[in-house]
Amino acid sequence: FNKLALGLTTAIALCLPAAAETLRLSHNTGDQTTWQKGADKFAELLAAETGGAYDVRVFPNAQLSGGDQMKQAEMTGRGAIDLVLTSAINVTPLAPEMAAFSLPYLFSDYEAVDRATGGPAGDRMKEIMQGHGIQVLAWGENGFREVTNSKRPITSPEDMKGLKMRVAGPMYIDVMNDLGANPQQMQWTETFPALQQGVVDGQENPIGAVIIPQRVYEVQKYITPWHYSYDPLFLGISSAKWDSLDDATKAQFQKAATEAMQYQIQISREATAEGLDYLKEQGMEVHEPTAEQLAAFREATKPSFQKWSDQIGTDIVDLFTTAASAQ
Ligand code: X2X
Repeated sequence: FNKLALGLTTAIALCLPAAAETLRLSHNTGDQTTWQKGADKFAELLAAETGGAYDVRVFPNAQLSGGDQMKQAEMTGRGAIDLVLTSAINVTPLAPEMAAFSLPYLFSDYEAVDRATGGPAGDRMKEIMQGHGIQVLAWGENGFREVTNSKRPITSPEDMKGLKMRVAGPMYIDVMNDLGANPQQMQWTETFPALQQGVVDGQENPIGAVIIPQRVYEVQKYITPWHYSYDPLFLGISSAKWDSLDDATKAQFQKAATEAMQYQIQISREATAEGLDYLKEQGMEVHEPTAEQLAAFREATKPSFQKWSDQIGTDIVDLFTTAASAQ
């Protein structure tokens, strides 16, 4: 009987899955964005890959860092958060080199962006993030950041003069100053009410990933798709957690992250491609800049391009300009 009981217990133990380990994933946009959808996809794929061994809980709106979007990466680096999905500009207080992605008018199309994330430039950034305790599993996409405001159409740097602009991070303060605007750093979660109440006149964000899902069109009248800065996402895991995984598990995390971010990039690009039509239907006025108008914005933002390139360092900036221009 004892033998039988033992055998039975073993059989039951083998059938029951071990309790799943919960991992907390932080991101800093709302729960309708492509960021959220990418994070949810990762949770789903990782559970499938590992037979339910991991339960990824997704926390939007930078809840895990008390609403501070710039703090998520630092907290992940010291292991207080397991996983982070955020964009480059948010980690520049920790790793200023990450601003290289978003230098004004560096990238002009997705092919150039994909050469950067898929080549030596992206790899160099992964190394830099490792130095801050974060293993970058995959690149995703916030996207090309486009300007909106409630005051007037933007067709030249002149039109930006004096506009109160909400921005996410330090480099964009400099770029807005180049354009004569009046920039103010603010959490994304506080931006919608600030736009609604007229505390600020405008903001800049990608169309598919953020502007549409977060209904910015409800509080903004004008949009100019000026493509002034590209902002990638990355899905990262704290090095402490990463180093505790065996190789087979690491491969499962890697696979789930790569597929989830491919999906996230795809839905962001699709939503962006249809985005201007949608925004017109919602009552926005779209002003697509001519090549000449774009050149004027590019020219006006050269001082901050230079200032941030000096700060980032020539070797890194060269990796990015090569990716941006290679045919
Ligand atoms: O805060 C923003 O503007 C956002 C959501 O795009 C970033 O995280 C940079």
